[in-house]
Amino acid sequence: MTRKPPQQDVDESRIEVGKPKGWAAGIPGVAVSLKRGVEQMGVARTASTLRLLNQREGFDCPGCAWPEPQGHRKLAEFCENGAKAVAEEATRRRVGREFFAEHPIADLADKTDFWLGQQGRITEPFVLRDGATHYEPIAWDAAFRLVAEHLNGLASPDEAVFYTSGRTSNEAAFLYQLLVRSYGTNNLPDCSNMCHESSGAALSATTGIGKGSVSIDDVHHADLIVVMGQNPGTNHPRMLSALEEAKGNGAKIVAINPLPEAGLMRFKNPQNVRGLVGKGTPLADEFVQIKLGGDQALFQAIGNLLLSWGAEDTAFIERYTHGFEDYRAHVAELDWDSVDEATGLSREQVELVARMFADSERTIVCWAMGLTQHKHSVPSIQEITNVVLLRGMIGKPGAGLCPVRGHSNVQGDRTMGIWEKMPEKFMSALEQEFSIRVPRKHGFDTVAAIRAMRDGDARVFFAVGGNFVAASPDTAVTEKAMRGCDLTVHVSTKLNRSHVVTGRVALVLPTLGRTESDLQHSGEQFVTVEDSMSVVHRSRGRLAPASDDLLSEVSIVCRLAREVLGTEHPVPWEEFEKDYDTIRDRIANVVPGCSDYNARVRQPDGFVLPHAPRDAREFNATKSGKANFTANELTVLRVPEGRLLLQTMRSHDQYNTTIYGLDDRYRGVKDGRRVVFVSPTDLTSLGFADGEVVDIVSEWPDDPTGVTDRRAESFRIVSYPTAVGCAAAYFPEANSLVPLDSTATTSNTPTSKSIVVRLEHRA
Ligand SMILES: Nc1nc2c(c(=O)[nH]1)N[C@H]1C(S)=C(S)[C@@H](COP(=O)(O)OP(=O)(O)OC[C@H]3O[C@@H](n4cnc5c(=O)[nH]c(N)nc54)[C@H](O)[C@@H]3O)O[C@H]1N2
Ligand SMILES: Nc1nc2c(c(=O)[nH]1)N[C@H]1C(S)=C(S)[C@@H](COP(=O)(O)OP(=O)(O)OC[C@H]3O[C@@H](n4cnc5c(=O)[nH]c(N)nc54)[C@H](O)[C@@H]3O)O[C@H]1N2
Ligand SMILES: [Mo]
Repeated sequence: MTRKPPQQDVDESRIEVGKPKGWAAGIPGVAVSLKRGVEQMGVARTASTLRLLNQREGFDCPGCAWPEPQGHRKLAEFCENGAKAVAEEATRRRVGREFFAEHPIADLADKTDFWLGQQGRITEPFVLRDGATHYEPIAWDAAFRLVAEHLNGLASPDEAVFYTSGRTSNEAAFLYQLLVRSYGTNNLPDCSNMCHESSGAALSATTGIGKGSVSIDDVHHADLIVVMGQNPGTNHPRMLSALEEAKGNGAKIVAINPLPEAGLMRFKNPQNVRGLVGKGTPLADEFVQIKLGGDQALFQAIGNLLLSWGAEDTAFIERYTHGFEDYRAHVAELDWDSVDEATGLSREQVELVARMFADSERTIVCWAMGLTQHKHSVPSIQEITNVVLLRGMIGKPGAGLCPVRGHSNVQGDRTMGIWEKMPEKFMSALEQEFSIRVPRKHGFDTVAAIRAMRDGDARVFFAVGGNFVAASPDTAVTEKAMRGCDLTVHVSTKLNRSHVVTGRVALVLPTLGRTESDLQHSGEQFVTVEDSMSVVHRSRGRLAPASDDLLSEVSIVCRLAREVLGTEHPVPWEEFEKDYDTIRDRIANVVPGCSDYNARVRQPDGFVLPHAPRDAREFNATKSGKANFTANELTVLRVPEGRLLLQTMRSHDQYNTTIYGLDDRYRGVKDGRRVVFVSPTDLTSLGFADGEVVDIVSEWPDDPTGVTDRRAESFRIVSYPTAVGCAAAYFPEANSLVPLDSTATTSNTPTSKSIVVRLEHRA
């Protein structure tokens, strides 16, 4: 299967490749953030906007979910990439009537995500009517009626899919799931299905709660921090300040990654003089260059060594855990040849890292997509949990588990009920609070939703935020699935691929961004969000909206609800839209841990949601009532002769499918994105050369649809110090290579970080 990429608006022949950097941030980071800001917003708006970013009276950065420090905040509590995210949203560029009159949809469908995103903010609702060649304006009321007609005309509510991306505020998310469940389905896939779902699945089963167990203060006071499967220099730059502070307090840092990412090596903190003019702070004490998917083997080996040294915390294990003997017996049998093969590491290095665990009194393990997007992600994360439990490193200061979330409110959306399988307790609380009935049958996650649309079992697709077509796996299949729908609707700030690869009828409903003020009947509103460490706090935009014709996400959900459910529906949608405090009063009654919500989010730093293992070493939400050790069969990813394992990852100049620019500064790539990073050893043995342009073909013989080969054309090879056998390319360009049905066990997350590929010379 080959999908022709839209790339005529980017001249990939201009690409330049230099040496990868050994440090992150510093002056170039400051310079780039100001340049992007000024390009999009002008000088005055750049200054006024950045001043409010991540301040208590300002707005939450729409970039990552890394927490803001409690108490004192620096004048500039943001990073280069947060500034870019804000510039994208607060841009002065606009997509209005003239734009759509000028550009037929067929032309737009040929543009790259980069080009589409650069056109600016959408100013009013637009509709693409059946058979039309162009989007045209539509009034809000007519748009809501159109959606309601489609939804109410379906044979079953389960024929509709309601996607969420993780920027949606708690208030909008709570109302959205309430609308969807009142309408009659649990089809609530979200970006988390492609992101940290594996973390949630692994942690719920072992600790009883699918969230991380540390605070920012714990990070500052840990004595060992392991950062694995994560590139914080690009994706969570403010985390580098926390790592720097921990280092200052004496912590050791271990980076486990197939790539020597600049941000893991050395940090030049732009907030201090040493960072701007000096050499910066070295971060990783130990760089463990592991093979893709080797983390489970590494952690089984660490468990084995710790036990053989008698380094387990017996008191903790006896009092708080279950399943230890099975685990002990299992890792005692460890096959070291498999460990060598899976990790590609020397025995000395494995022992050295295990020794660091044994010597540490306060260990934190952080991870992100490098751990969650493999077939065996759930057992891999459970293996991390095993080692953390073995050492009693949960529920004490300076220690714990730290899945580092992606989207700024992805964790909050889940807390508010965005999940295709919310527990019974939540469902019955909703019913009681609103005197409604909600369905119990589990809904579609992202992969199941694509299958349903592909097979004609789902006919309406509605999204609050995100870019489903570009973010999802198997681009050709996903595009076909979207095109098969009767109606596709996107609540969005900016144009993206999902607006131009559409159902028979399509709507784009423009909404306010985080940076903009939200004026309703009762006055100016704020919303709330939850960061990666369960801190819930306010976010309030101050900029004038990009256009007078935008509605907030809350307004859109409330108005749509009245149209779909009728004005007699028991939920007071009209009241909710007028005053967001009334929504928060209901959140307080329904969502565990949110009592007194309105008062507590008004505290200067908000409040922290309860987390029983962190707060009290209580694990009673698991089946055994204790923290569970797990004995997991070891997975070794084996690749046939002449093939490589490919990961898809982010460049320094993108936010998921939003492409800010064409440079990946830390990895030395300039002016292009169609690159594939391959180790010099593999290039020699496979007979390819640096600079050669190749096709990448993924191979998956087990594909249930019989399509075993997927081809992505024209990628420039970059000779790069990645682990041998492990290649890398950017998401979303390489998504066409990820088979829809190749997903992680239990979490069903697409295996975007381990795809078997071959490279082919181009004729
Ligand atoms: N500026 C910016 N910020 C972002 C985003 C963005 O696109 N741009 N995206 C946001 C979102 S939604 C998310 S989820 C996060 C993503 O944050 P990350 O998880 O940091 O994102 P990726 O670019 O996917 O990087 C994966 C990292 O894991 C490594 N890796 C891959 N496979 C393995 C493996 O098998 N083992 C180990 N040990 N390492 C591996 C890769 O080499 C890479 O360093 O960032 C969030 N923040
Ligand atoms: N191959 C591969 N695929 C992946 C990944 C990978 O590593 N490799 N990563 C996965 C991960 S971790 C994630 S989280 C998903 C991301 O999947 P999504 O969340 O669906 O994608 P984004 O690119 O973050 O969505 C960007 C769009 O959101 C809209 N938007 C921005 N701000 C707002 C707002 O305030 N309100 C509204 N309503 N809309 C807004 C804009 O239109 C923008 O174009 O992708 C996944 N896909
Ligand atoms: Mo994510």
